[in-house]
Amino acid sequence: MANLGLDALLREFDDRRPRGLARAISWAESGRGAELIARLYPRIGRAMTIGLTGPPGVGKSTLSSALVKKARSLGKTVGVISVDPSSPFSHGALLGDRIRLTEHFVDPDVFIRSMASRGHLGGLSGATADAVMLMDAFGLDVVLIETVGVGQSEIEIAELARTTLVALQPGSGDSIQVLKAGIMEIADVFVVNKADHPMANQLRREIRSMMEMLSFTGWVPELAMTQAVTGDGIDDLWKAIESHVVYLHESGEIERKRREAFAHHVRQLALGRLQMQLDRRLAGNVRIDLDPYAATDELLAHFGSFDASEHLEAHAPTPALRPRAVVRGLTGHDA
Ligand SMILES: Nc1nc2c(ncn2[C@@H]2O[C@H](COP(=O)(O)OP(=O)(O)OP(=O)(O)O)[C@@H](O)[C@H]2O)c(=O)[nH]1
Ligand SMILES: [Mg+2]
Repeated sequence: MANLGLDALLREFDDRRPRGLARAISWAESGRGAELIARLYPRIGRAMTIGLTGPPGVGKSTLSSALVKKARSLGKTVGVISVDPSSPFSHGALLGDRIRLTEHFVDPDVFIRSMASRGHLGGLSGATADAVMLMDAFGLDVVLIETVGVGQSEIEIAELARTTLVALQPGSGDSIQVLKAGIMEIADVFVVNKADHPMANQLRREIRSMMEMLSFTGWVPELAMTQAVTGDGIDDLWKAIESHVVYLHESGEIERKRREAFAHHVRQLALGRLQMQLDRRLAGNVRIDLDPYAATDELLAHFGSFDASEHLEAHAPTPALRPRAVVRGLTGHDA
């Protein structure tokens, strides 16, 4: 019986056996997490969740490793999830991440998990949100989610994590990207990593002057200079993370964050299910005797009452993240 498995798994959670957590995440990944999450849901909400995003090679995994070390030195237990948004299939691309985290492999209070975001519209998957929740319910104090910043994934990480770190690469023109890609909306802390790089100070100045052009409502992003390989600056980075957490609680923003993360989770799960059903129906009997719009109407009729005009609104960008910085002197959000 399925419930026998579930009860055994819950006992492993109670006994804080990492094997149980590993198994739980695998259940979630294969779409069997519903009952488990229902049982564990009352236990969540304690963990400090940190998202870490940035371009390939900026040093995210090295930073993760350094942050794990810092958290461990404070006696905190840590979970790390590295998500590969590019690869729908193998975990091979994550080899580099695993290598950089090896020093923590033998630590029973550090739980490391790699996930591909397969089958979930190319974004961070519902399974990733499940994994964060499961680690939280398991009692890990800190949950760190690392993902390469490509397209939507960094926006999604901001919806999932309470504190979002955006790592930037000196000498790469990243500061321009920051303004263009709406990173201002998501970065709670900027991390200029590779502080040993000759262009590191220039990047810091660029970010500072960019921030001076903006007026913020609420939290003003912090900026930390780090050298992840040596650990330089990690203490300051940790302080910045902690002050953001304090800000969230003191301002009451934490409630909005919770709601946002919840809505994100539900959206991911719903999208996953809808996509599966769509694919199944399309594979079965798509009506090629109809025009594509009529075929779409027919297809969607199976999902209840979709108004054909609804898709127009649905194409507007998701209003999940509120703008919080605007260029001084301008009204509206076209900055
Ligand atoms: N000089 C210097 N090199 C660093 C620093 N931090 C990381 N690196 C190096 O940068 C390279 C990439 O580091 P990773 O931690 O794998 O970067 P990443 O962002 O996780 O890379 P992907 O997961 O492939 O996107 C490695 O060779 C690191 O040793 C730093 O502070 N200074
Ligand atoms: Mg990495």
